[in-house]
Amino acid sequence: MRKKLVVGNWKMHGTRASNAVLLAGLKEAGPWNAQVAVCVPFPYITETALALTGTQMVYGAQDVSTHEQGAYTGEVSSAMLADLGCRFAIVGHSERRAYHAESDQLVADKAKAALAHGVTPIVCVGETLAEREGGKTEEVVKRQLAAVIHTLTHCIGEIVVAYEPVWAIGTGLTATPEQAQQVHALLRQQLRAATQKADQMQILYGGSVKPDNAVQLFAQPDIDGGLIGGAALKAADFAAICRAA
Ligand code: G2H
Repeated sequence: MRKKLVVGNWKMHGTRASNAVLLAGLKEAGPWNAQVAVCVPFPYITETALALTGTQMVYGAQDVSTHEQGAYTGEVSSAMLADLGCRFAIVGHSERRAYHAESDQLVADKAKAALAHGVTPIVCVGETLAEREGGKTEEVVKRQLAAVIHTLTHCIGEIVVAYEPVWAIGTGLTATPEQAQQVHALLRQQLRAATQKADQMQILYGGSVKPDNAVQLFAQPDIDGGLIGGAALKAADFAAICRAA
């Protein structure tokens, strides 16, 4: 039986003041049966850590460098994230693949760098609308995951995977529970070929998850929780999604 995991991806939102209100709201609403995490902008990691002290919630970042240390202006290493107590780092979010030209291999290298310091990478995969309409969903998500499987080899069982159809991100369009389950099952099958841990691995769904669609999505056999964007910015909505998991 896999434990459900709900991760808030705050993206580039928030201020110290608004974060304090949001985190206080979550503290009041929790705990939940699901494991709950928030992935916050780098500058807010320390304050998030302090705010969540004494709760069961954990926290993480939204990206990580492939480099260990050195002259890499603007980069944040996995060792730094570990030093701050981060449990997770999102890698390969479609916004980074699209706006920062992150390749499948770069994403895989980021996942490897995260794991090297005990930070669990949440590896995002997903197809665009054109790819879905062109019948390429399976090919695209399998190619994206294959790069990670190939790069991590025996460590692949340590990652979390997030299926985020690009056409459902921040658009209000959500994959139906059946559409999402179909892709999750494909991904798990691909993982089974690579690791004996595949059936213990968490595969999250992301893309316009809201309190009113979370129950049905999380009821699918291969959907082990969610990666939540917009709805993670309101304590009441995020708490309701955590309750649904
Ligand atoms: C997908 C998701 C969080 P949203 O990007 O990663 O965002 O829930 O706003 O679609």
